[in-house]
Amino acid sequence: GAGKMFLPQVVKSARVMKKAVAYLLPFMEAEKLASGNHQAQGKILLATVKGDVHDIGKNIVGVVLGCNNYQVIDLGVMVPCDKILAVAREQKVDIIGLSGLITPSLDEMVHVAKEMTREGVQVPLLIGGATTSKAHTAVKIAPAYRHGVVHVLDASRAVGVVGSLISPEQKAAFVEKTRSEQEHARKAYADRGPKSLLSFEQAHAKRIPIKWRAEDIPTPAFTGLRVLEAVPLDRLVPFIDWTPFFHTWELRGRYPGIFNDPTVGSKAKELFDDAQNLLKEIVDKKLLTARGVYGFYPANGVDDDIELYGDESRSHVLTTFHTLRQQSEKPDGQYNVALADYVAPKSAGLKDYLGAFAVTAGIGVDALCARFEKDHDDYNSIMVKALADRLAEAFAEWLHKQARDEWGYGKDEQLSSEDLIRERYRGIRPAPGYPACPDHTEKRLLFDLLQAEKNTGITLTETYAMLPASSVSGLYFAHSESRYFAVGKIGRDQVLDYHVRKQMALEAVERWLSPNLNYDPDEAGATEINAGRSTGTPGCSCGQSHGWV
Ligand code: B12
Repeated sequence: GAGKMFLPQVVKSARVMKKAVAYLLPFMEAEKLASGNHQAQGKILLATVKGDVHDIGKNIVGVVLGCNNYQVIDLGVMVPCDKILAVAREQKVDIIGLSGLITPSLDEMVHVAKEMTREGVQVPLLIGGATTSKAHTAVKIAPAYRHGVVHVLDASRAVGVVGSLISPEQKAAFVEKTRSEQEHARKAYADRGPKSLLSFEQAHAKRIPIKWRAEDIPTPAFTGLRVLEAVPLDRLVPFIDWTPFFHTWELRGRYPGIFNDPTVGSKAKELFDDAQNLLKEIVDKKLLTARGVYGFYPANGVDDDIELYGDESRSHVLTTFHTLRQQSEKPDGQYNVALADYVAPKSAGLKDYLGAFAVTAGIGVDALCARFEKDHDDYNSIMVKALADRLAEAFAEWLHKQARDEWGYGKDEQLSSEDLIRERYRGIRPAPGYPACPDHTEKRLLFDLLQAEKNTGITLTETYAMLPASSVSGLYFAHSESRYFAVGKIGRDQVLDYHVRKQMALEAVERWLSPNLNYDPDEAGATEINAGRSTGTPGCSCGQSHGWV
């Protein structure tokens, strides 16, 4: 209505426009040379930052800006800061836009902002992507760069923001308004101060009181790992949760009810039909490959760690996962949970197990996207990635079902696909990076355990993003009381304990967990603790001596 375009329509129409432009370009170039005019409204550089691999959001933004007559220079994914700055300089871009999906990318964005300052760049900086926020942009990124830092929530808003920043009349006022809003946000953040938390010891005392009994602990059908070379895609399709697919295209609502929505219903149906056609081709012609690895291991909880053993003698520790405990104050009857609580403690002398998995549906995505991009077909290129993401999630859901069956307790489940999507089954599969286990670095341990690189072809970037992008990895917990939760803010007492358990330098732990810290490691209090203890272990600034580095 009212001339409003929906995102799928915009991206789809871009295909027609791009093809026309590609055809006309040689003539336009000649014309431009002859007349000396025709200019895009402005040049925008887009990049997903170093270590991060996600690009659906960025690509959508690029297409939408392109449709609005901006020249978009898209540097792709995993782009190091120096490349961003070099291209920005060479190409004299008007705006730099950064994208990121996982939390480590937030730090990289701060780094880029600082480097822009250091190198004297003066163009505005846009921040976007699932992990970014208005608050983080205001508190952490904006103070590092003073020529305008703007958080952009989604593709529809990007056009308005870019328009204001390009317009000589509007730019100064827009930057000023943003700056004053950010000043406000920083003040509100500072006034709020740190949350009042339980001490780590108190939180520990409020761990979830599970009554462990041997008869409640199921034994998996096998231990060790199994590789799934190529799971037929048609097995995964029924496990697809379609709701997030519509969110990717900025159509709000739940599948399948969304088709009845008076505003977006018909557009959602059209999009869905396009998706089904492409999905059918992908499945029939095996254009993508779904590969995975999973395993079950004898395991026990040891405080907040989970030890995995080589065999039932439980004498050889294969690896140790480290979990984080909630420290927020809670009413009576609620507990301060850590994932380790869901595995029988070693001290109980019971034989418990932990599962682990890594799956990808992204093998083949690049080739297929290249085919569409050659044809200037962004719509289908983005569609491929969106479908591969859905298949990766569906793979994780399908494999979780298989794992529950093989673990025994899932055999009697009578669940519809809706029940599966709503996770109405026993057990959980938290993934490193999700709120119950926010430490992305645990993925390294998971990958070593499963030899995931060799067995699936998935690799980890320097900030622990998985390549191909359409990949999921995590742990299986079988206990009937296991639930998803958010660790939330944690205190320095826990961080100090964690870095010793994990044998990782305090500064490194503080960097990886920075969104969860209830304190600022740069503040005086923190350095006081860390400073002046010259006997500390090399590589660790906490001042204590550990003997493990
Ligand atoms: C779909 C999804 C996935 C998919 C696809 C991911 C991919 N291809 O990279 C799958 C299922 C594969 C997946 C996997 C994982 N995910 Co995930 N995932 C999501 C989810 C549900 C939606 C993200 C999405 O695609 N949105 C749709 C796109 C179009 O939106 P967008 O990227 O945000 O882009 C829009 C705007 O942000 C903006 N924008 C984006 N970039 C830019 C740039 C500029 C310049 C501008 C102006 C605007 C702009 O415009 C875009 C269009 O509107 C989010 C939760 C959420 N609701 O956001 C979690 C989320 C992003 N995932 C998360 C995590 C942790 C993971 C995993 C690490 C889990 C794991 N261990 O397996 C993996 C990592 C994958 C990898 N390759 O490393 C976390 C990340 C936070 C964190 N702690 O790091 C989130 C936030 C979930 C959560 N609440 O914890 N994930």
